[in-house]
Amino acid sequence: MKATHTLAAAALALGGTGAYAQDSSDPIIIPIHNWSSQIVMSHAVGQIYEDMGLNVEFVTTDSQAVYESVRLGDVTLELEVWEGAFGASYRAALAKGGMVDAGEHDAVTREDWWYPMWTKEACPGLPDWEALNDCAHLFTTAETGDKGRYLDGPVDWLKHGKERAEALGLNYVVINAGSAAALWAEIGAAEADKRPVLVFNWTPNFAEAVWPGEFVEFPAWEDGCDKDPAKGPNPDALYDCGNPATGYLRKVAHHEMTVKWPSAYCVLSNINFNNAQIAQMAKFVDTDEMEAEDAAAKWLGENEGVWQPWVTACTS
Ligand code: TMO
Repeated sequence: MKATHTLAAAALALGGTGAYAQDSSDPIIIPIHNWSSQIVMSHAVGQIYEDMGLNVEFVTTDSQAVYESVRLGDVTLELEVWEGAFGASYRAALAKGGMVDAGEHDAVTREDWWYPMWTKEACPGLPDWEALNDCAHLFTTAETGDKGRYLDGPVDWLKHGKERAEALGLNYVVINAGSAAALWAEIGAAEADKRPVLVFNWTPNFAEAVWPGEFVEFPAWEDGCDKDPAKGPNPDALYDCGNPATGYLRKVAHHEMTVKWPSAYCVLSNINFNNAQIAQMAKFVDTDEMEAEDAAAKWLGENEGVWQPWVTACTS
């Protein structure tokens, strides 16, 4: 890869000291989770750090528990803090101390109950959530009896799908998928005969280019909807709001990263991906079936003009 070879050569030319010699040679520990853009982005950033002459280690971790790990320094950073799924864990860890906010990406995110467009032909009251009960019969399965089936994400992403259904009186059984792949399989299986399906989905993602669809419009998210029963339409329940419709995507780091790896932290704070870039990273894996490391290298090779300035701005 030409782009990164240039950087490595530049570091070599400076001799053993290197351009980033003030950074520790201890490995920067980057957590990997269970959805494609996060895995590809983590490898892309890891490859950038390696080209800076820094050491990197990847660990597979739970995507909620990781905030406690960042706070304690067991992992060094997190590149994809999605507001809908991880806002609560992020806020809790930030309040406890030990974690620093490394800024937001330009990407605007949404994660929620979603359906491919053919579903709306069978249930024209969508995307309004109040249409869900009128249409529950369209989503029944042997497993769910006379209730509709909603396939939620894996348990570590969103812990409150069942509470949402209960708080809003939805006649649905909430089932957690074992993996992201199970969500795509559910949509794919319904596609041939245009069977209505309701699954968890998010944007930016590869899926929007494959299956046009819409999010269910739940009562709008209000801050505190997960903590204060008074928020949202049900005065007695938490989680009676949708996830934020224009959520953030941010980066965080263990507080000591700023002094132990100041150049790497500088790069982290400059890193800024938009929706199209993140959807592309997911597409390389989910549509094109590339390995994440190869997808990351391809993305870096094709987008040198995007990421090189994040690094050169940190050359001391
Ligand atoms: C955390 N996710 C982006 C899969 O919703």
